[in-house]
Amino acid sequence: EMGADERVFQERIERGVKIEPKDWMPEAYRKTLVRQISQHAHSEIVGQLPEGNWVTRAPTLQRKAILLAKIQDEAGHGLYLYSAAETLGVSRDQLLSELHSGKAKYSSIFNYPSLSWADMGAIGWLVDGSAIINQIPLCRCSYGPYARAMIRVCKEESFHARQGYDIMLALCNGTPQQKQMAQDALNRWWWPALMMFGPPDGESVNSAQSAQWRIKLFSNDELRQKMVDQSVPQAEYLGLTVPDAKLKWNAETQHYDFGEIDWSEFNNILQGNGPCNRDRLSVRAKAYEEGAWFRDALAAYADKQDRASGQ
Ligand code: FAQ
Repeated sequence: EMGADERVFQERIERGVKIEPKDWMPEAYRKTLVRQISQHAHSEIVGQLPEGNWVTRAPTLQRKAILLAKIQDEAGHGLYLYSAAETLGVSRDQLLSELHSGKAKYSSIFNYPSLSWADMGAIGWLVDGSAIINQIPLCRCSYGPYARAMIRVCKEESFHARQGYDIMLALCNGTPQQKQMAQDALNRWWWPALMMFGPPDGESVNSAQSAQWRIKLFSNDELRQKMVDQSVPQAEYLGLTVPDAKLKWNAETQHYDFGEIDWSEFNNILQGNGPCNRDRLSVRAKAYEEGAWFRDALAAYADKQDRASGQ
């Protein structure tokens, strides 16, 4: 049963009014947003690691500069998103300690290793590609600070996806060995990229409520289908084979039918047992500890400025 406050809140949402930090909101709405926005922020930050692995081994100076710019954008997205979460009354320290203790989730995709340079192509093309499909609707979600943050993030993700596809194109137009590297990267990243959209609709525990609150405008499976439909022709253009024997254009539905996702692999990662879960967390925790002196210095400098200006 909805209380009077909650009814007014729901009506505002249905009229398309954005909810702002100081507006009344149900506690569960606030909690859901803190959960999703902080997971999203953590994903951006942990998501720097698979690509960071290749910065020193990029094949040209230009590729290195582009990759560095992309990784730097991801750090920016993380900070942007932590700020959006802070508008809901949680502190950044609290969110970070939940990440470092292993309590908070971040996207499953960042628990896979980046084994070759071609992975930089596949990540940009497929991981940023999926991120865009998921995030474009979030630009219209009901919570103002999150929706506004997504606008710039999506523009930058679009650059990321293009740089990834450009790496794939270069490899596919290269030697047979380079094309094979690209195929191998597609084989390894295809299914994990489809898992980014979350469990199937029937098992998505948060979907119904998030849809009612207009945090989610499309379901996990709808967005996943969009990703498949968009990516298959792009793979064909590259001359690569999508690693799914059941993939087939369906003229009736005007969509691609595709094979079963291995949800046991996904659940295993969510439980912390993917190929890189432990390594990712320990690298983040170590970086945080080693950055303590820098945070202290910033705080000391800010205090000194305040004292100098008599505040
Ligand atoms: N990984 O009931 P649902 C990027 C969890 S893009 C891990 O369907 P919901 C850019 C879910 O949290 C990646 N956990 O959940 C980049 C829930 O558990 P909880 C980040 C997952 O929230 C590119 C449980 O399963 N993007 O970083 C995953 O309604 C390249 C049940 O699921 C976002 O976070 C998963 N894949 O829908 C950076 C976008 N899927 O919390 C660097 C915003 C589900 O109840 C390099 N987030 N779970 O304990 C969303 O749109 C939603 O949160 C979904 C999940 C769609 C991810």
